[in-house]
Amino acid sequence: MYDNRTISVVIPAYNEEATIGHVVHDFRTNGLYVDEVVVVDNNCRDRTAEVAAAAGARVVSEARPGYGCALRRGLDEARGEILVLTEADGSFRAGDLKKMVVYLEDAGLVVGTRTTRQMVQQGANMVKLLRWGNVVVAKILELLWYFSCEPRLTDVGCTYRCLTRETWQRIRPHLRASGPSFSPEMMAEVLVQRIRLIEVPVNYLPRMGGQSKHSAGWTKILRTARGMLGTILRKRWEGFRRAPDPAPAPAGEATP
Ligand SMILES: Nc1nc2c(ncn2[C@@H]2O[C@H](COP(=O)(O)OP(=O)(O)O)[C@@H](O)[C@H]2O)c(=O)[nH]1
Ligand SMILES: [Mg+2]
Repeated sequence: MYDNRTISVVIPAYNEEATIGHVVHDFRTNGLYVDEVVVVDNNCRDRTAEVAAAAGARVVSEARPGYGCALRRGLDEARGEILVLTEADGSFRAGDLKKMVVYLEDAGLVVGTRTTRQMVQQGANMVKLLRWGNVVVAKILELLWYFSCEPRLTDVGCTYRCLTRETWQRIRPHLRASGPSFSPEMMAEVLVQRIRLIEVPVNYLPRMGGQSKHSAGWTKILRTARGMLGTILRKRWEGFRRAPDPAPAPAGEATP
């Protein structure tokens, strides 16, 4: 609970039995009081679901494969007013959540950045190509939305982020990426709709176990980056063609 608003943490998981128990425990006990942890079991072939449930998570299953499909399902299932996304591999700290949610007072989506060098722990999967690649793609996003929003961004692939339920309801119908491009797609959609987007540095740690699916090795990094760039360009084009959704009236204000 933060500021009288309930918090749900959503964790996509694909074969993460080695780390999921620790992550669920961390978010249930550290930092802010979290009302529920939802783990999305995406066709895991190991004991991820069992371990997550034993640690106190609500486990939901998603048959359509992919990070984006899993996150979309988890966000739909979550009951909280503040929705938090994080990873199952222990690379983010529950303790950082309190730094992000305070910015939800000023923004509809608060994304973490893993490119602040001082907060990247030794051994974390943030090789130069990944760090600078994220910075470059983030700058492209800045440039593409310079005239409408002028966002300030240094990362596009950070799962750790939080948003209000209202933001989710507004962006949900416009998201379709099934893989890792879901992360920048969310950011771009928020910019298309001129919802405020703020970036906050978060600690980035080495995976606690298991294997990286999106950014292990150059080929995977480049494939992920290409998909992300394509998604961002598609969103920019869509944004030009689409009339903006009518913004809901702020609380307490009469609708004409
Ligand atoms: N549901 C689901 N989750 C996935 C999939 N691929 C990766 N993940 C999860 O998404 C998060 C990020 O994946 P990870 O392998 O850590 O990628 P990296 O952080 O770029 O190295 C982790 O929690 C994974 O378990 C997938 O196909 N389906
Ligand atoms: Mg990871």
